[in-house]
Amino acid sequence: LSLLADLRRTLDHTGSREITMYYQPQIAIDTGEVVGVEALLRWRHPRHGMVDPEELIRVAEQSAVMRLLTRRVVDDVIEQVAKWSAAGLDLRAAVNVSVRDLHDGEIVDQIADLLVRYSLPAERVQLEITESALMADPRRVLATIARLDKIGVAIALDDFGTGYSSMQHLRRLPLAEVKVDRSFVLGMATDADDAAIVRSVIELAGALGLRVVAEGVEDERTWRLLHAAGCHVAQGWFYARPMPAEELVAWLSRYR
Ligand code: G
Ligand code: G
Ligand code: NA
Ligand code: MN
Repeated sequence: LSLLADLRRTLDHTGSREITMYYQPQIAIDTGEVVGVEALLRWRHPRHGMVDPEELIRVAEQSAVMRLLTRRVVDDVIEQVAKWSAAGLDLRAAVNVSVRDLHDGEIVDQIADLLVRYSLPAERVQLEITESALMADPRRVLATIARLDKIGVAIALDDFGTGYSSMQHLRRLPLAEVKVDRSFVLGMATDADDAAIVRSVIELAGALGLRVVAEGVEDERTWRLLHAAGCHVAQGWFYARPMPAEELVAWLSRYR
């Protein structure tokens, strides 16, 4: 209730530093190379402290504030990618978007403008969408995705395995990547069913020519299982937690 009003207030205030982005590295499992980062929103509320991102998104999605929030996120992330680029770091950043963000082409125009402004290639930006976003308004969402594909912005299907009609999405969408939901990855090392599900997703996506990212990789054993299963990319606390942009640069120099 008041959280929504507070969010609107901080978004209206351009210079506000309450909302920041954290970045989590994504690692190629065979080479160990950092292939990109996922941008994750953080809101430090002046009175409540860190707001749970999931609650923040749930609140924002109920209104047009979601659009303002995503606009801010996309601005911040692409500006950050440009800064890294100027410092010699060619990192690709993945941004999470929700249903409302894809109802029209505004986000496509915004991204296209920013890429021109900072002279960045489109492959430096990727969007993560969930299956629920696709269910809500398939026609309009598909049109936006087609435009993103046309300008060269890759799409990842997030939280794969938790939604509906997954196979249809894999067939019909111009996807670059599938992210196996962390609920399955977390159980991999201890639960045979979870392990079987993850292996099947890896095989299926691989056969369709899609890159597979496992999220929620928390230990070495899981990493080994993923490696053996032929998973391409891993993301999780085993490598690094989401962190502020400044910390990421230090993390990268230690990691290399
Ligand atoms: O960072 P954390 O694991 O707590 O994120 C919780 C949820 O919030 C995840 O589902 C994630 O996709 C979502 N989320 C994080 N940042 C953003 C964002 O910038 N935009 C949207 N739409 N969702 C985000
Ligand atoms: O829904 P989405 O896939 O965007 O959510 C990503 C979320 O997963 C982020 O909130 C991030 O903080 C969280 N996350 C990232 N790595 C790990 C991990 O290794 N373990 C757990 N439990 N959560 C993780
Ligand atoms: Na995501
Ligand atoms: Mn996910």
